[in-house]
Amino acid sequence: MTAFSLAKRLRAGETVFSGWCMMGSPIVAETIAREGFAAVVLDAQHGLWDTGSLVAGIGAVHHAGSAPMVRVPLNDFGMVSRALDFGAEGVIAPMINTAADARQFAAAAKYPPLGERSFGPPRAMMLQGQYADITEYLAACNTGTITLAMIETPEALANVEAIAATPGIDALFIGPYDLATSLSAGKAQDINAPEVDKAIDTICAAALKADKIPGIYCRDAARALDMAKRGFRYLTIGSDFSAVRDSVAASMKTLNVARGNTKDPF
Ligand code: 3PY
Ligand code: MG
Repeated sequence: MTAFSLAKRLRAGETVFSGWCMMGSPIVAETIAREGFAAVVLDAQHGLWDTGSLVAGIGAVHHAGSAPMVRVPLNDFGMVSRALDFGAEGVIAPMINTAADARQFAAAAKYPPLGERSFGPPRAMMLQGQYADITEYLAACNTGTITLAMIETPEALANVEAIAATPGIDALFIGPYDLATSLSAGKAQDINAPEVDKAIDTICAAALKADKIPGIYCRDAARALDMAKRGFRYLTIGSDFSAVRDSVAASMKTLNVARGNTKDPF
């Protein structure tokens, strides 16, 4: 497994599709990685990961040939550098609403001179390769790891250009469900609503204008392909929960049809 493979692919202009894991299970994350995703996100904001499972999950994804990523909990900038120390190649921070939030995120993720990340990455170096010259490693980390600032509120939308322009922020990542919820003041969660659709293009354009990577969470592969056509280059697809649920629901449907049971439990 090449070190910093995700950053290399994204910085070379590739469009990258990523798995998404919430169950807190390293073996599930590894199973998803082995299907061929370039990256797999371990979601520690809404998912069930604790510190121990995160450490094991990052190793499992890396050894399966995919780039491990972590979404950290809300405002948990300590976990940003911790996830990178565990060997994550990318960190997603939710609800980055202002340029000040973005600066705090970048400070935790990047070593000086770009940020203020504290040094202590023995596990990450084990996964990413030892560097004879430590300053070479510091520089390699700053370009080799990816910071994704989540845009998911009207406030973030108003500040999107300043967030995108923040040094040390590599990508904008849209959370369409929170964006739809907040743009409708909690009245709906319609990710296809015209104001959400317009915001999606605005955020993509802001990322491109600042020479940053536009990214978005997608519920399935069809939507990810649509979003890639609209310019997004980092796309996550569904989750381990939805994959298991959809697969079991499909089996139940087949069984119910075969038995003439029209009452679909789902
Ligand atoms: C959102 O859609 O709000 C997300 O955070 C996706 O996980
Ligand atoms: Mg969200």
